[in-house]
Amino acid sequence: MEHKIIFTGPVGAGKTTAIGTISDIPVVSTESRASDGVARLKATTTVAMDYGVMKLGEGLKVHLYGTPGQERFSFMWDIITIGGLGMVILVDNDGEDPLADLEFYVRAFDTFIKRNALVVGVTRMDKSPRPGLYSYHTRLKELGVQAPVFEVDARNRGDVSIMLQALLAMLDPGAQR
Ligand SMILES: Nc1nc2c(ncn2[C@@H]2O[C@H](COP(=O)(O)OP(=O)(O)O)[C@@H](O)[C@H]2O)c(=O)[nH]1
Ligand SMILES: [Mg+2]
Repeated sequence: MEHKIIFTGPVGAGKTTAIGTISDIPVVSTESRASDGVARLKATTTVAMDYGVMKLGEGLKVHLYGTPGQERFSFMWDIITIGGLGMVILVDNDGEDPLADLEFYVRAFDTFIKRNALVVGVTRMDKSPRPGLYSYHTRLKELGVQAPVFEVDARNRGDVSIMLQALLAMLDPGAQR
C-alpha cells in the first residue's frame, strides 16, 4: 500500500527539515525553472519541492511531499495535492502572526482538507512559546476544521514521528511504526 502525505506551511516552518528527519531516503529537492507568466516576471526563479519516503513495515510506503512555501508558487499547490490522502500544516510559532498563517493555509487547501485528514504541527515553540496550542485549537474550531495540533521540533525525529503516526492513524488504523 502507498500513501501520499503533503507538508505545507510558510517558509521557515520546517517542512524540508521535517521530511529529512523522517525520510528513509535522502530528501530530493526538485528545482524547476518557472515557466510561462512567472518566467516573464522573473526568469531565474526556481520552484523547490521536497520529496522523501518513509517505509512502514511490510509493503507500506508513505510518500512525503513538501510544497514550496511562497504564495506566488501557489499554482503548484493543486498539482502537488493530487492523490494525497493527508496533510501536515507546519506553522512557525516564532513568525509574525502564526495563527494568521494557519488560517491562510487552511483556507488555501480548503477543498483538500474537507476530503482528507489534517494534522497541525507548531514549530519553534522553543523560540516563541506563544501563542499556545489552545489558541490553535480555537482558531481551527472557528474555521470549522477538526485536526489534532502538536508541538513539533522539525529536527526531532520523535516529534515528527508522533505527528505522522497520528495522521496515519486517521487514514488507516493499521499503519504504525
Ligand atoms: N529552534 C528551532 N528551529 C527549528 C525548529 N523546527 C525547525 N527549525 C529550523 O528552522 C529552519 C527552517 O526550516 P526549513 O526546514 O528550511 O523550513 P521550510 O522553509 O518550511 O522548508 C531550519 O534551520 C530548522 O532547523 C524548532 O522547533 N526549533
Ligand atoms: Mg523548504
